[in-house]
Amino acid sequence: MSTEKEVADEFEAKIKNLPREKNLVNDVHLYYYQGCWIPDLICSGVFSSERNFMARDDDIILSSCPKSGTTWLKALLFSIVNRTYLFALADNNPLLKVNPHELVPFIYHSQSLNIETIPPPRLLATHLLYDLLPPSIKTSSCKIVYVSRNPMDQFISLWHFSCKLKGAEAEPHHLEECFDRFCRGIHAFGPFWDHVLGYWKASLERPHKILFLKYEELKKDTASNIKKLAEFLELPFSEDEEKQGVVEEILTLCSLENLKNLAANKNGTTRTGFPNSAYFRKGEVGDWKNFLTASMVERMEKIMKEKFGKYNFSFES
Ligand code: PAP
Repeated sequence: MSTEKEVADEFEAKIKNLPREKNLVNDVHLYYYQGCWIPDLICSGVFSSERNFMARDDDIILSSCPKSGTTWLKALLFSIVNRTYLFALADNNPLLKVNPHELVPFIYHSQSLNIETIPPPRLLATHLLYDLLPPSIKTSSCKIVYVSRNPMDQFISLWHFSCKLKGAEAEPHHLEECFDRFCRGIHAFGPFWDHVLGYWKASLERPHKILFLKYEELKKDTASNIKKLAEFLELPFSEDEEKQGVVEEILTLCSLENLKNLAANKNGTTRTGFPNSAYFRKGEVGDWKNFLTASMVERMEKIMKEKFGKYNFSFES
């Protein structure tokens, strides 16, 4: 384990020479580190987790590019894994009391919370590119669940998030400018195409290790995807559970409508200091149609074709 001083020195040395850009979400900067744009507040956590994070074989790691369904998947994973005792808790179910981000922490926040003390199986999250994952995640038997989303909806979600952070009275971020940066891959944990493709390729090579999900498919058939997730985690629903409607209970508990309206998610902030409420908006597939111009759509479709086409990969719009 590195000392705090070592981590701080390493941080200073590494960050000094990295390319830097403004983040479209807030006033912090992004640093380009090993092919990924990392928000400055997270850099030291990333560097330290790269060196110190030790995955355990029974860990479950959720990964995503921001605004692809992270919060939803955190709630679903927490419910699936803990279902045997959760429903007995009724109103004391932690999902009704705190934001899903509190229940499934990011590995690079390990400096502010002791992830070693989380009882197994640990549910942890990351927004890092596959290539940047701490090595033990790849070499251990832990499972990785990846959620992806059509980048046009992902971008619109990110843009709304950034406007919400500015405040209702402030002039919204310029949509065209933000879109241009997004298309150049300059956004937190971008470029989105490297993010998606890294996990897509790895999931094809190691299907028992990495489950690749799409937000659009989850929306279309949430119940089947909940079952698929449970099977992947080797925690399949029993016939009795299915008869008792446990899958539907999880679906309802983790639905946008339910989570969005909880006091815990209407108030307060996450560990990163963002309002809990900013993580719940419309949750629709194709909302980009209400915001992007024809030329923006053309530009993004070209990028998607160029980047994803050769891998026979596509997103539903
Ligand atoms: P994060 O990566 O910063 O944690 P993330 O949760 O991935 O953000 O993205 C937020 C999006 O997920 C929002 O989409 P929208 O802006 O298009 O509406 C949010 O509404 C949506 N979302 C949050 N919770 C749920 C849920 N339970 N079901 C479906 N969508 C959800």
